[in-house]
Amino acid sequence: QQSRSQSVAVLGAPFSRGQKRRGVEHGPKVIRDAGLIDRLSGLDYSVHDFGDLNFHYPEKDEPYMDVKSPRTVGGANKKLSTAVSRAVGAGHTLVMLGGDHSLGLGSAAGHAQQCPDLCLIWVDAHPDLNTPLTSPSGNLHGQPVAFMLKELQNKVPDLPGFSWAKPFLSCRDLVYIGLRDVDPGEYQIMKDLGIQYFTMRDIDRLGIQRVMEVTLDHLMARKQRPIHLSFDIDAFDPLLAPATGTPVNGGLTYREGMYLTEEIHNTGLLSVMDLVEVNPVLGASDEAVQATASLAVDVIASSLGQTREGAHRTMISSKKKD
Ligand code: 5AB
Ligand code: MN
Ligand code: MN
Ligand code: MN
Repeated sequence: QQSRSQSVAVLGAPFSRGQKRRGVEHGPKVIRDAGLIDRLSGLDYSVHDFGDLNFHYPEKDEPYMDVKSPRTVGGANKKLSTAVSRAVGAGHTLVMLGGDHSLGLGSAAGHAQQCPDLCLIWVDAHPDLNTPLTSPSGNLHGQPVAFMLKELQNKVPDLPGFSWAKPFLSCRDLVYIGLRDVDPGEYQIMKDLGIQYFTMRDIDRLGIQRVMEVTLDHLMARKQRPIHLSFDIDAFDPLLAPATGTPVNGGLTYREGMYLTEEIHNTGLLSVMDLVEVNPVLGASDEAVQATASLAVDVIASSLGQTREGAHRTMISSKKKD
């Protein structure tokens, strides 16, 4: 295992304008309230909670073509990218709490400023690969990956608020896991570019173990590189993660989610992770919200080294805290 940063920073991004349903801006609060900071402190990290970003809301933000709130979303992502870049530059492993998944753009873009050779693992029911021209909804949380990919440069129009966002990722350096709701335009792009992806059907056929093996072989084929993990809670089955805006039946099991994140931790290469789309307003009950938030904490802890086999690290370095 490669050496990794022993310091984890947590950054909240309480933002919801990448989609229509209010409430996802409370994601950072409910995930923290579910005990995130204590759980990470219990692992071998020094935890720095950077608090929540404060976003600026322009007074007027007319749709551009069909795309909703472009200046607001573009500006928020620009701000996020600066914060992520700073945290990674300061040597932290970063956990970004959303917020809707439009924030994946700013987070990965900021990460790429420090780590131009990063690779991206997008765990989601949806590929979030629509361009402003293919989007059936006009919602930017269904589009962040399109703004990242160099190969899509001439297919993505200039949106107001997005002039800062230059594509930084090659389609070879991206893998999707958990897909089960793919729009026609997204499917076309995935096929045209030959993007590596694993649908829920692929997980049924291959098993999560093989899926992770092929994922990591694909991304690390030429060299080891920092991982950006963008985890949309709707990758999980709605029975496990009900409090989210675009649930789709037939998602990841708890054990598949834990195995996936354990394998990412075991690479020693995780550099930034996003945990997005937890929306406490959409839970049918308080229990539904708590279950979703607590699942988010489990995903983050597992990505950062919590294991199901016991706390091996205290055996190796039993540093006592005063
Ligand atoms: B999420 C849809 N593909 O573009 C679109 O939750 C849904 O970040 C996007 O994955 C879902 O609006 C965005 C229909
Ligand atoms: Mn998503
Ligand atoms: Mn999704
Ligand atoms: Mn470990």
